[in-house]
Amino acid sequence: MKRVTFALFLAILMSPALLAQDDLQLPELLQTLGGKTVASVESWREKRRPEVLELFRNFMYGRAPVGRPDSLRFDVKDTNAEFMSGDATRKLIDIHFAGPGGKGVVHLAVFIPNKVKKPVPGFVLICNRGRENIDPTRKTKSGFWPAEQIVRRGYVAATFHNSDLDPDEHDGFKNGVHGIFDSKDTKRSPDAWGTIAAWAWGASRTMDYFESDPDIDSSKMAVVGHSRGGKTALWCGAEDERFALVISNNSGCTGAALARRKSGERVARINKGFPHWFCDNYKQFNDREDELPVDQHMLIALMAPRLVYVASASEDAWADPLGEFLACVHAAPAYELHGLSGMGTATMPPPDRPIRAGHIGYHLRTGKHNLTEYDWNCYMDFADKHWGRR
Ligand code: GTR
Repeated sequence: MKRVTFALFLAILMSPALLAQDDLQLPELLQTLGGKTVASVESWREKRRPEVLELFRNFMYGRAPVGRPDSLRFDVKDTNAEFMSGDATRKLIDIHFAGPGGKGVVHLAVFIPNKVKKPVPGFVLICNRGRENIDPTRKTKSGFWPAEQIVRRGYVAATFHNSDLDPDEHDGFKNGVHGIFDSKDTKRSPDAWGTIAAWAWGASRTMDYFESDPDIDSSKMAVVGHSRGGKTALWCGAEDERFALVISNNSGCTGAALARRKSGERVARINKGFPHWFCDNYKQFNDREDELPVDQHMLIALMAPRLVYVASASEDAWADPLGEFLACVHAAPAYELHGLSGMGTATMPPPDRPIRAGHIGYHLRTGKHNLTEYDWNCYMDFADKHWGRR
């Protein structure tokens, strides 16, 4: 009996969830830098939310020098109502912009279901994988962006490729939107935007387009990204409150995973491997996660009171599934402040058992680091539930 009790005691002690929750000293979500407790939606909106957003701009993702540029222009190059056996209208839109350093274009592909009431809500994927995953001709199909299934469920399927905004390499911030909008005369500041922020900026430009298209319900659009794209979706959703649902698929380090867990990929490693993703100030926190003025639960909290969904994969230790789940747990107080529930639980669910009752959704998919049809179906189930479509 004694032995059993001791074994149980040991098991509890070793349980990563309990260890993590007990050990972590996270920055207080609902306390201002001046030490005041945030107890109302007003003080969240007016004081704490802007403060937290600024901390992320300053120390992590960097600051975009421009929002929607005056030069922004949409060129709907092609509209074809005969796609997917007549079930969808495909629109190909070039989003043009220009700045002091030149001009750029985002190629947006949109499939709008024909047989549902307009305007239609939907999902825009920030694609960070090969372009064959988002083939606008639909000759090549991929679970990474299952456009046919999305349309079949009555949603808009939209996507663009992140490299339209900025190449995923450390080019000294010469190419892409950095080269177009950054000032050539002043030295690059340590809080200047990195590549993740550049991609997020691009996702916001697609929202500019959605707002202009009467077939699309821009008040119910989700921004979705996988891995580095998931980090991007979260940052986009934090900066751009027009997205009603923000979806992080296996985003991991500097995405949904708590940095202070120091599990899987760590700050020093990501800054070394991908020095262009974040702002220079972030490098101060290499091996010093505990000194970060924020942690990723605060990023998720920036979505409140909007919908947010985080997904992990069981064989994706590099992205720290438990750290992603716990960030959602610790983001809940921002929702509760609004009279809403977060996930409604602090217990990690078993694989393939999505949590979708509250305003924060979560699932742990069985399998590897990837974005799959299973994940998409969970996102659409969550949207169905919260957008009253089923
Ligand atoms: C990895 C990186 C992760 C993640 C991933 C991906 O190499 O360490 O942070 O973003 O790439 O984007 O697939």
